[in-house]
Amino acid sequence: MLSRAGGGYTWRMNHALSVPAALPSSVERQGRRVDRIARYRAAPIRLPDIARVRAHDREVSIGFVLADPNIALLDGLISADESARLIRLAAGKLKRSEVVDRAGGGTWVSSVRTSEGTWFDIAENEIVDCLERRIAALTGVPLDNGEPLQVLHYLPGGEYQAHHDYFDPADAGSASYLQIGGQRVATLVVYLADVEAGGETVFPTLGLSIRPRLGAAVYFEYCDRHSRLDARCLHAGTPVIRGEKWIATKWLRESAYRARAR
Ligand SMILES: O=C(O)CCC(=O)C(=O)O
Repeated sequence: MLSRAGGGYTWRMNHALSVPAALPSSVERQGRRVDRIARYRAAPIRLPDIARVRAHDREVSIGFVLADPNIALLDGLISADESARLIRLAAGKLKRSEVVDRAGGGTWVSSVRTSEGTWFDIAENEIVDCLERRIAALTGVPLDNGEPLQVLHYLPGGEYQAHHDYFDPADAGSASYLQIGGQRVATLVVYLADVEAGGETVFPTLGLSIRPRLGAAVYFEYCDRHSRLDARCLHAGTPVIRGEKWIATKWLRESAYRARAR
């Protein structure tokens, strides 16, 4: 069974240094520089081509869609009542978040990720089940391809520095994470509460900043059908300045992923 402690895939360096360290932007091939990023080919985003969509049991709005890199802002993915209940369920079992050890494949506590968090098994309760079904209905990614839902809590100063969510196959530590379900293909960050100040989800290479708003969600894709990866999805959770931040993160895989704890 895969470790369920494996959080996002994080570099210890700052964003400017980390891009070339994790994913060389170009390689020499037959005397030509070939951009690795140019080899990634975004397919049309896995979302319906309409502004409002019935997703399982709920009407969800699609606020904006950016094509290649594929990013979208969703609204109404979860209700205020569901969010409050999910937060209550998570609050009793929070632990300091960890990051993946790129060399060894384990996880460790790092100052680049200072949230606390917890996991919910697939369909562990009605809220999780509905949320997962909404996500599957929206994206078309089968329910079985989802990792267990993670709920994260940030206090003032809490942040998640720039990172990618995918596992770079060049890193020895990635092998064990890729064994079940293959690569992560997309992420959904669902905002379970407003944040008074700070705590935006930012995409530094794109100049994009999403302000947390209860019920909204940012969705982004970074793995094409040939398992090539899009480094432009580098993202971070900026430090919370005032208030608290609560999010739920759902990672979607290429194929079926089963990591039930029980
Ligand atoms: O805190 C955020 O806004 C981003 C969270 C994140 O990057 C992740 O869970 O992978």
